Amino acid sequence: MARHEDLPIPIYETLEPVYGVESQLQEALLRFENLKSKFIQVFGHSPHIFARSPGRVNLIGEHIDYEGYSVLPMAIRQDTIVAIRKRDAGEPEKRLLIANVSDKYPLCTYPADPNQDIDLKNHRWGHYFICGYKGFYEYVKSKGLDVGEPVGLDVMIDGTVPTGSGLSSSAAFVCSSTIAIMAAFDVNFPKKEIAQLTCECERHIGTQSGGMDQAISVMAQSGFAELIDFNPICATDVQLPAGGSFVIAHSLAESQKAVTAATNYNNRVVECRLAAIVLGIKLGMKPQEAISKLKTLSDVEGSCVSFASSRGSSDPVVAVKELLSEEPYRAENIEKITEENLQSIFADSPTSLDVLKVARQYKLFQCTTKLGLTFDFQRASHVYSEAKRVHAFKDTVSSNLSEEDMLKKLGDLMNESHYSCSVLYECSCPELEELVKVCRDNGALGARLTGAGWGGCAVALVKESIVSEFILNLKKQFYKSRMEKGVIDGSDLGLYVFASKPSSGAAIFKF
Ligand code: NG1
Repeated sequence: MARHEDLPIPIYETLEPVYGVESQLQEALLRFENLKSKFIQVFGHSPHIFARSPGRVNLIGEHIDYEGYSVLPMAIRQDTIVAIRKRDAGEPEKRLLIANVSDKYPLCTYPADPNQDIDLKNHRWGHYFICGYKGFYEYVKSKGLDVGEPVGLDVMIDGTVPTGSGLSSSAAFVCSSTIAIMAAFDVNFPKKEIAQLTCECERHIGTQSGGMDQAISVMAQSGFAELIDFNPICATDVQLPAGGSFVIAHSLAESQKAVTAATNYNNRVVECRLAAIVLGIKLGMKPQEAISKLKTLSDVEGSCVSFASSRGSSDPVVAVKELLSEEPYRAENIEKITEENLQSIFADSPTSLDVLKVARQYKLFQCTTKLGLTFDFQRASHVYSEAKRVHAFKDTVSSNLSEEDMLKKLGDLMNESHYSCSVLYECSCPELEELVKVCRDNGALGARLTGAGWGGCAVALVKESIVSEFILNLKKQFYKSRMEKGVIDGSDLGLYVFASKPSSGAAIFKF
């Protein structure tokens, strides 16, 4: 039997296979009806086809997908639906008209030219659709498929994944757009190819995306979290213990990933690459060889492990601790080691060059002492240790431990992951720290930031039996004061804190 990632995106004629039954189905029916009627109102025709792709919550494995390591997310029920109509070649309107059911997002228009540049200096919400559009044309060209001359597209979007929340609203948007465009042009590909393609699509927005979000959004299976491996992309179903539930809670600090890329997300990608190169050189590679061969920390892990074995360990972190300085490195210090200037190392990556423009120091390693204790504070240490925690999580889920012990172990791994993100990778923020603490104080077995961080959501593992009480306590202890200050409206609370079961992946609807 074919693995599910080898199959194309499923095409359904009804909503049930994705939205199930009862209240969720009713809600979905209303959304589709509303989307269709708004589409007709704006464009004067019905859409030809719909595509949907979900957001996700990452259970463990943060900031390691772009370093080549496996991650363990699950799709959530919130998704983006794209309604699309491809205009006939004879029609005079040749632009891409992108509308949204929400008044918050004004109509965006773009030329139909798939080679257009995305104006990254002027961020517009419709840019995410263009990411999918450009990527689609690049992909069909690489496959030698002729989809004809570009024509006008009428598009209407309905998204329920909260933006800037670390739940991957951007990937849900890019994946549903790409799949809707494919469906409008009557092509479909194996899910694993679409997962790779949509990851490349999203890079057009200027983040050096690792691929986790698109992979889970495209390949998720209802009822399962997925272990996502890269190179090549593949998804393995992970059955979570029934007695535990994952509660997602928003810190109410918005994380604007595309806008802050040069100082946050892409900055970390650059730091990891430099850490890999410096490690490679310290481990005996010629600088030129290290620069040309080492793109990620996973490329140098083998050498780190060999080094560690000479110290009686198998942990690559041993090499990081011994070979990388504890103090932040300045550019000129790195260049003495690499014998090449940083601009030329990153010459083929404009978004990395943007990082160099704003970053005056590169933290490959940082050391702080607290109350006389010393901690391992390297970015690379986070990556190597987080990669191990992902496998420990997966092994725990499939172990023979009692449910009680299993949940406890999973919670511990989540707590360790949060500590590593917060202290070693420095991608948390005060609101997330407060929220994680409130979760733990109220009985979460583990709680951690999820997604890129610097704002957005936390995910907490909670015993199924206390979920309602837990959410109520979060409302009292975290959200109440914020509602009183008018940060959020009490009637929207359900959008900011909810328990989630693993939902299904992308789908196409033809009614
Ligand atoms: P968010 O910002 O949560 O959607 C981002 C990246 C992921 C991954 C996580 C950190 C994109 C689209 N997503 O997720 O690939 O690196 O940060 O683990 O860039």
